[in-house]
Amino acid sequence: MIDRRALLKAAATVPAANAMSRIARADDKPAAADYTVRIATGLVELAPEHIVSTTLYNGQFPGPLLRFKEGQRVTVDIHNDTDTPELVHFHGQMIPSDVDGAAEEGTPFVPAHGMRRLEFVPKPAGFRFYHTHVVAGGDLNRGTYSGQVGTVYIEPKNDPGAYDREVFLVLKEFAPSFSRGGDMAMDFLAGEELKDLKAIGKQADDEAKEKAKGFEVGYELFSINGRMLGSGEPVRVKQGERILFHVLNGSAGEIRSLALPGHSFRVVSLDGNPVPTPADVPVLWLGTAERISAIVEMNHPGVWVMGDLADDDRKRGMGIVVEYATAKGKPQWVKPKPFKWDYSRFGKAGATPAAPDETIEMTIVKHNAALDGFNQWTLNGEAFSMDAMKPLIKLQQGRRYRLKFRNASDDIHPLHLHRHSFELVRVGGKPTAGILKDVVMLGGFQEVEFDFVADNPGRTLFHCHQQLHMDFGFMALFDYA
Ligand SMILES: [Cu+2]
Repeated sequence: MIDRRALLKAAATVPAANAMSRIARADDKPAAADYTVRIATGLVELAPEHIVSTTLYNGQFPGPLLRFKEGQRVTVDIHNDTDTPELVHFHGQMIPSDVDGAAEEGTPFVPAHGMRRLEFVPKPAGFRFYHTHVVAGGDLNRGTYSGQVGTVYIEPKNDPGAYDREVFLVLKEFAPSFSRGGDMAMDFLAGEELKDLKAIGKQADDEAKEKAKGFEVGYELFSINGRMLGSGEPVRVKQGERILFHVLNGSAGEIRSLALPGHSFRVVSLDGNPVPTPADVPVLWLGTAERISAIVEMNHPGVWVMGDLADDDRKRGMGIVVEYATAKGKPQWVKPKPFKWDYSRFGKAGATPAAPDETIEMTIVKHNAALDGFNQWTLNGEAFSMDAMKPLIKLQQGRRYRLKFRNASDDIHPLHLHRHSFELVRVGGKPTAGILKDVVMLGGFQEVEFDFVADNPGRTLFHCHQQLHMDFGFMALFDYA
């Protein structure tokens, strides 16, 4: 077996004509990639009476789990069998801009009915994922409204592994549609609303008060691992087992919760990164694209519904049955007691993040129905222009930046930074340290601050992970000087 890469490297050192003749040999097929991802339309059987047609990875939902080894170079062939150019974003990895999977950063598209081979060194270790990064705009068949989501697990060089086995759960809605009128306000996040932000929000609302409410996206069908509650195989467990659940919110824009009656979740990682203080919680809350890894000790025998707290969504599929080996009967759901989600409980007590070299403040405003019925989002008064693709900030390599976001809207925004992880500094009014993430929920009329070190040169995208928000202005591009 000839290693194609080794051959190409060797070829680079010999005269070009000679290299060309070696590459052009008819029997010299390129080596197979380590992984192949094929983008094509297919069917997902959410339940026998609910089969949806959407765009998938390798004909399945979720896409195949890609297991990488930290630091070990991989090749991934992306085949696009659809009629439109696509992009696969490797979310949460510190990889170069040309393979990260965002057009704004300069990643080339995978052409319609074409392919592209990617090569990169996966890092850092932990629970990551991959998903499409194209603009959907008003097309609910495009972008993350489709089924283009899959999990990535980058195995660390050494794994302490205080669990018996791992179970991956991908939370995902299907059959989207537009409606007018605001989303329901959610108040599960710790922290207070700030008066000055409410005043800014009210002013923006007053300017558009004669307009009908902007479009929102709702869903008809809900699933975990592509199955509606009760339709798939249960998670079969034994008493005394310790299961490490890797939970991904693969939604295009919904916030999800998850509870398992009679059990608690010991949160060990957020967005794939170990937390300084693992802690037990009765409910997990995940903004779009967030991941939580949590150990559940199976110590409460029965047949249970592990599901979303929203009754409507759970009844339409957002849950999975957890069944003890000895138990029989109908799956039981018990609503958990009210519980506030507070990132800081997983932080390092008494610690303070390093001082930043520079602080950048951004105020987020919603302009109701400003774009043909769609809400427009501005950062410091500016909506991101896909035509101009103008970098907002020039980063200096090695500097530590503090981003302070002020949310003058009542929506919760899952803020995402590409190609870097960030350290939470202050969230919902509370200081914290040591929590490394790549997505964080910013509460309605609240502030969040996080730091990142500019240590991965190249264009870097920041955006709200709500597809409807990022497509209509809620983005910024950073570049290195
Ligand atoms: Cu948003």
